[in-house]
Amino acid sequence: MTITITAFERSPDGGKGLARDTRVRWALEEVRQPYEVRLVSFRAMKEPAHLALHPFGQIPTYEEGDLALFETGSIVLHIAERHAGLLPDDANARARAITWMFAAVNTVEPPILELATATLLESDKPWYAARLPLVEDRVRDRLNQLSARLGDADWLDGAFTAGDLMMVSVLLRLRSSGILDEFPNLAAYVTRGEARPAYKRAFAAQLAVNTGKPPTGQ
Ligand code: GTB
Repeated sequence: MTITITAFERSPDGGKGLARDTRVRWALEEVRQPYEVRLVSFRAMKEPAHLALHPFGQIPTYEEGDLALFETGSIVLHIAERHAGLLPDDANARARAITWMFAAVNTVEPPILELATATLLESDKPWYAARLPLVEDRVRDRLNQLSARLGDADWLDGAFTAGDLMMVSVLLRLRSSGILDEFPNLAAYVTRGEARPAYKRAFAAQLAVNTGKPPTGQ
C-alpha cells in the first residue's frame, strides 16, 4: 500500500531538516519503506481538505490506505510497530524504547520549543532579554539529566531504536543555539544519528524539496 506523507512546499528553514517531516522520512528510510510526499503551502494547510487529515492544520500527516495519522510520535510509532528495525523484539526493551519516544516529545521537546518560540517570535519584546536566560536554563536542566543518563553509551538503551530517532530529531533543533555543544556526549549522540545512512537519505530528500535539486544517491 502506498504511503503518502505531507511536508512544507517551502520549509521556513530552507532545508536544514528541522521541519517535522524529516523524522517521519527518517523512520521510513530506516525500515526501507518507499513513500510519496504531497507538498502543501501554509494556506493549503488551513483548508478543509488538509484539516480533515490534521485537525491542527500542520504537517506532517501520514496516509496509508484507509489510515490517516498526524503527530510525529504516533506516526513514527506506527511505522516502527509495523516494520522491523526500529523497536526491539524483547517486550520490555520495546516498552522502554517507546518510553524514550514519549520522553523525547513530552519531556525534552517542550523546553526546546519554548526556546525556539522565544527566539523566533519574541525577540522584539521588552522582556525578551530578561526571559531568554530562564528559558535557556530550562533547556539546560533537561539536557543535564539526559546527558547523565546517556553517559558514554552510543544510544539510550542498547541498540538504536525509534526512541533515539525521536530524541535526536528533537535535539537537532538546538544546534543553532550553541547549547547542545555544552553537552559533548549529547552533541556526539546527535552526530551519530545524523551519520546513519537512513537519516542522510531523509535529509537529502527534504533538502531537494527546498532547493529544487534532486537528491544525490546515498
Ligand atoms: N506535535 C506535532 C507533531 O509532532 O507532528 C507538531 C507538528 C508541527 O509543529 N508542525 C509544524 C507546522 O505544520 C511544522 S514542523 N507548522 C505550521 C503551522 O502550525 O501553521 C515545526 C517547524 C517548523 C519550521 C521549522 N524551521 O523552519 O526551523 C522547524 C520546525
